Amino acid sequence: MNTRRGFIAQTLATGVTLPIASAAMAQDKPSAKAVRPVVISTWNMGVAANEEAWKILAAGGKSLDAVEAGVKISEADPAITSVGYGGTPDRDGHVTLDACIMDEKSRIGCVAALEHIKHPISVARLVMEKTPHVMLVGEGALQFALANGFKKEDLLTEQTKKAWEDWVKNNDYTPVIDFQNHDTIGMLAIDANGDMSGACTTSGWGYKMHGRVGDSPIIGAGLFVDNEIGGATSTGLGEEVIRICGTHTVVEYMRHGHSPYEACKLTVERMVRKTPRKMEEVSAGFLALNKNGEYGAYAVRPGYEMAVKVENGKHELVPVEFHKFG
Ligand code: SD4
Repeated sequence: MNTRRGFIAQTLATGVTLPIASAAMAQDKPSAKAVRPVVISTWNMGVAANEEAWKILAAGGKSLDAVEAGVKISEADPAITSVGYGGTPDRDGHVTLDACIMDEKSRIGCVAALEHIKHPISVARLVMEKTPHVMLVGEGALQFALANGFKKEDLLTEQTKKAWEDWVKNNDYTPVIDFQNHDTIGMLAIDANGDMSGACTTSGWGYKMHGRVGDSPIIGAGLFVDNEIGGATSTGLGEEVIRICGTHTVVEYMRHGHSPYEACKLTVERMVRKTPRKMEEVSAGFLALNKNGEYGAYAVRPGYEMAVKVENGKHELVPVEFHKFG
């Protein structure tokens, strides 16, 4: 599995990215100030995805097109074993994908437990644009995708098939969360017009029960955008993010005047307070961007060290601070 630490070492070694200002430097209150295009996304798979999104933003394109195109890069990459093609399957060997998208008009589209389609984010967008609904799941989502020209594909790669077979041999068929067996790309972008959109896509918890759905396709959990305020996205243990409607909570904190960093921190603190689970043993985190282009991130525990951002065509790493259990 692609590790976050490996990614950071690699990007720093190749000099593609530069460490930058602490997220805590973000100002407190969004205003009506004009912003330049910016795209920010979660953790390790963000660099190539952001580059793709940036091409659209730099050409004056819409943030909705940018976030879709951006996360499609991660969905198509078999080396990223937690998203799209080459994603880790459930415990029965099925790759089931969750995704959602939200634009500046608060239009939303979601798919959950979708199999055989490499780009669930594009199916989610089509649900938003072509149906009277906001979410399609499982077989119905697959039927809808096929009816709209998507190709049915085997999403298991040799690598993920072998890893799953090893898991079956060495485990007792119980889904166990470990902070290396799940990840998500969540992306937020503001275009030249000042409009914000977001996208979120994942194969979810590796070796989960068949039919399990996480936070990533749920608006207000894995992703939320309010074009007046800002947006947030999450990764980590979806069960805990759903419990507190995580990204909606982050955006509400920003609405009440908190910086993106503070909003993420307060939301993580609420999650830690509310969960019946020992959060020390798992991870979850939030990334937020406000309408001024200010951003912040905060996670339950180390593991999500950096997010990545492109602004003015330049990559930067965004430090992620983490909760101190005490
Ligand atoms: C889920 N939130 O399915 C996703 C997985 C993830 O980092 O992001 N892990 O619960």
